[in-house]
Amino acid sequence: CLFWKTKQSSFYFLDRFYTNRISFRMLINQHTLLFGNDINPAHPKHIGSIDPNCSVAEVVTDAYETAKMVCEQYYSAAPELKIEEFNAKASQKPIQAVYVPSHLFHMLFELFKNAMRATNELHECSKEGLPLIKAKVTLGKEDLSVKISDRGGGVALQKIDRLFNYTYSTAPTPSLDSKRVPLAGFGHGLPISRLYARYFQGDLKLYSMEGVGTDAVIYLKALSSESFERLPVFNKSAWRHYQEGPGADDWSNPSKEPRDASKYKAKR
Ligand code: W6P
Repeated sequence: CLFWKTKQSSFYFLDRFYTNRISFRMLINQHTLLFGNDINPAHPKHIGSIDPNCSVAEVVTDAYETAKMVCEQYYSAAPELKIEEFNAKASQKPIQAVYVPSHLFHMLFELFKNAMRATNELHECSKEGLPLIKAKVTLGKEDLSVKISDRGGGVALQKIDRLFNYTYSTAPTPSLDSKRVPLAGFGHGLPISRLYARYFQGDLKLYSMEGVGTDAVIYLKALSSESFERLPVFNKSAWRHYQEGPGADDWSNPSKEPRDASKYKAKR
């Protein structure tokens, strides 16, 4: 099948496929929630799945507590959390966003699981206990950012890109018939979380210092007028991706000299 011809184009395909899935689930949800007769009793102020006053720190706490429960099933402990908030726009006000709390939860839960796994794997045998995970929520003119920092030993720069690769996971593949929720293992968590962030014009980035720890940052738009849907379009340029594959690297790399240059088509 053309869609799966190269590894590279499968990422391209899956990014677009999952973005479509995110958007049509959003649409179906909005429809059933808005055109159903009753308001959501748990969240009367929500507009469908959107919370016009989504307290970011609350979702951070919620995602942390959930990840902590999963983490404690696998390791004997989970690192503590310290949340800080810095509102650069209005210093005394709590930071809120017009956002889909379930999307934010999904991203934060994923980041916390990764941070907890790294922390436990590095410090399991140490006497000092686990170094805590820090969360910082900030609001500026353009960005609302959430940083999750761990001291789990970090990831080398060369290996960071792999974490966003769908076919790569650092965890053993979990059994599908296990009664317990797996902590990690299919390798789709981070790339899909980044798609959630990008879906409303935000992003998700990792900044790591190998040997020390990792900062994961979720960027959201501070203004709801800026957070419109980002959707894939199907045009000639999209089709070309599937037909041509990734092409040859155009930077020198002595360990990856093309053995047969004719195999690589030039990118137009
Ligand atoms: C790590 C690897 C990672 C991925 C995502 C979030 C946090 C972390 N920490 O060591």
